[in-house]
Amino acid sequence: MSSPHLQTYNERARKHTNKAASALLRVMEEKQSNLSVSVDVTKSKDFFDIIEAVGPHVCLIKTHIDILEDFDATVIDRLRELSEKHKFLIFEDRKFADIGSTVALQYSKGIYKIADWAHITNAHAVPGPSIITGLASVGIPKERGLILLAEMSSKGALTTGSYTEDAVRMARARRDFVIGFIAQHRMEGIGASDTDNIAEEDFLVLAPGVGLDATGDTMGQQYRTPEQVVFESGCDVIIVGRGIYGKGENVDTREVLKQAQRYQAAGWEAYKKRVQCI
Ligand code: 5BU
Repeated sequence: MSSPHLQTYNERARKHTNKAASALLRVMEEKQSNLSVSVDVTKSKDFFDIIEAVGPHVCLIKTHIDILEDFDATVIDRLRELSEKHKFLIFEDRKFADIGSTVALQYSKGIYKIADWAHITNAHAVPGPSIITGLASVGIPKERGLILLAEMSSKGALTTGSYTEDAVRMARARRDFVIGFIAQHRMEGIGASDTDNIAEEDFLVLAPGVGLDATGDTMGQQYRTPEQVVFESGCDVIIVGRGIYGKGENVDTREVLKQAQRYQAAGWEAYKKRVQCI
């Protein structure tokens, strides 16, 4: 059997046992999009203008819900409506990083109640396996999926070598809930022992740090192209923020739409090239 990154999203959707992962893979194939737009703006008007424009072109909307200055519960209602209208999943990029009992509260309670609306969220591996236990206690009953941070995109990130390997081992031990990684390369088989059944694992790799026009920003972000990320490195989803909406203030929705279509086409082209390369 070929490794997951050489299989179609459709084949993988059919086999995946986690509901959030299989829904995401299905949407990717249906919409011919491996594009996730990261909507990092501080006003809900800009937030929804961007989502309305890119919605038909994305498989996943990534949020940092805590940066919205005018957040209230209606934001979640509208986000969910748009998720159904345009058929995309929601990924709250919360980057949990505490002990199990604390992250369970952060995930389910407070103002945001992330587990109620985010199909996918993510966590640092640094606290060890107990962070997954804590998040799974909330997320599994709601059929959510968790992404672990295995490699970050920023310059000088400490997520390398044995740290990345250990993150993958942690994920492998909880394949019911951990559906993949934030990483810059495909991760299957990394850190595996002879007794691990790696033929059965299918981790989605979501890659931030994607840009067609810039190689970085002034604060350490590093960009690679969809071709490098999806075709050369075998990642599954490209995450694009400022490449699509610039500063994200008073957004020009026609330009946002144009850029979303451009990234969607580039990501899909790179994927087709990859799966035809068997
Ligand atoms: P950009 O505007 O495309 O640079 O935004 C990238 C987004 O992805 C932003 O929300 C970051 O918080 C997020 N991100 C990242 O850039 N690099 C990482 O390693 C991780 C998340 Br994890």
